[in-house]
Amino acid sequence: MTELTISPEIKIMGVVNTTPDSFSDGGKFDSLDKAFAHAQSLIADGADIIDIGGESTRPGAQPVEPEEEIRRTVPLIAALREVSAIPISIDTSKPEVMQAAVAAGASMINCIWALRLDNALEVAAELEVPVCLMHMQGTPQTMQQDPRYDDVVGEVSDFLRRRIDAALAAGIAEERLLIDPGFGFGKTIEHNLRLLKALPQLRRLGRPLLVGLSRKKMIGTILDKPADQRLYGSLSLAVTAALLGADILRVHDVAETADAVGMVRAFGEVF
Ligand code: 9MG
Repeated sequence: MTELTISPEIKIMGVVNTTPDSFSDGGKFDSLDKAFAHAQSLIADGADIIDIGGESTRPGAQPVEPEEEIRRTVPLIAALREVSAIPISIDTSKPEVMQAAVAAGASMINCIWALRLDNALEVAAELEVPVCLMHMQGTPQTMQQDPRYDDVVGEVSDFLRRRIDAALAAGIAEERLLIDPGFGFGKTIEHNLRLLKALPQLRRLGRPLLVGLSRKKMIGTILDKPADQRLYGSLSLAVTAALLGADILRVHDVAETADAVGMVRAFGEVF
């Protein structure tokens, strides 16, 4: 029997992609004005954190140079910082982008490579901001070709433990670390569902859990829906993750998720 573990502090992270080829919003926010207006609407809808990314991480996406990622994200971070004190997370794996984003006002790093790129551990340690370490098998270019595990939960958990240890050894304070099983990053539907069910076990690694399931391909495949019709599937996974101990939900549909999470919070209070 899977235990219910509702985080009293559960937070909603709203996604702003500034990439022309993002899988879930079709690159709708790839100009500064549009991305800024979108971020402001997510804040009005109840986001607790805004996650800004300048490189698509969808399966098969091509990498971009750090200069281009900085050009796409830093003006938006600076503009948002002028009007709001909301925590801003930079979705990047590149140390140069981390530095530029934090200098412009970002206060968290969301790293799908779990700080495995050259110099990323050292730079993240110097920046002294919270860092999310995510599991990924392979690279965004190859990860969905044939993902395999003998024991997906054990392997993801061991990987996250090792990345926590590497971050600690680099001088990143433990209280600044978050972890994420990386749904859809080198995983089949069965892998994703096993990891979702194992969230209470991953929580025993002792760090807050960030979970990103919103609009992902798994929902499209199970329900046979394109990316713009995955709201109800996304909400049901958000509620499931919230009941199983997620601390931060990374989502596109903030207002709807805030209502769903509000109900879970009320339920958590009677425990
Ligand atoms: C950038 N990005 C896309 N999906 C993600 C997920 O599931 N987790 C995190 N941390 N970042 C993600």
